[in-house]
Amino acid sequence: MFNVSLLKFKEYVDKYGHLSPIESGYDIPFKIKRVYYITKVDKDITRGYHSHRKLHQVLVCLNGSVKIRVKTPNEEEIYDLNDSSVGLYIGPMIWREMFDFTEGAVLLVLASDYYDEEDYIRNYDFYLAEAGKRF
Ligand code: T46
Repeated sequence: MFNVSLLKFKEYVDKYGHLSPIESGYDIPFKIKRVYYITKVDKDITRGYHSHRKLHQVLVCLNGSVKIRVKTPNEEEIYDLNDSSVGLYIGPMIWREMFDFTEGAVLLVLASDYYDEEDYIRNYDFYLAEAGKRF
């Protein structure tokens, strides 16, 4: 799908556990300016319901699992994130919804820019109107 892809990180596994390094600009296609994480989401909750105009992000589920629905005006896909060595890259103008968080799920997000509410499109009709010009 346009502006959405799965990234596989290196994973060092030994009897002491698993370690995955993520280097800005190498393992992900942008420089990281912001990191945040989402935890303690009840199982019937859906978050997101927005697109970004310019922001690039990579979502990594560090524990448990979470489903991510991504949409453009013409396409829709659902990713089941359940592996801490896999990231979901979501670029500009992609509608996203995060749902089916399992108990204890931890969703880490690496972002290409600082928080800016002006970059959000939170209304689906406005999204379709703006995205319709870009796709
Ligand atoms: C996204 C998905 C995957 C901040 O003050 N700073 C921040 O960096 C972020 C991300 C959020 N906030 C505030 C804004 C809201 O008052 O935290 C509150 C919850 O944010 P929001 O409702 O946007 O959360 P989600 O889970 O719907 O979306 C978040 C990101 O905002 C968004 O960029 O792509 O995770």
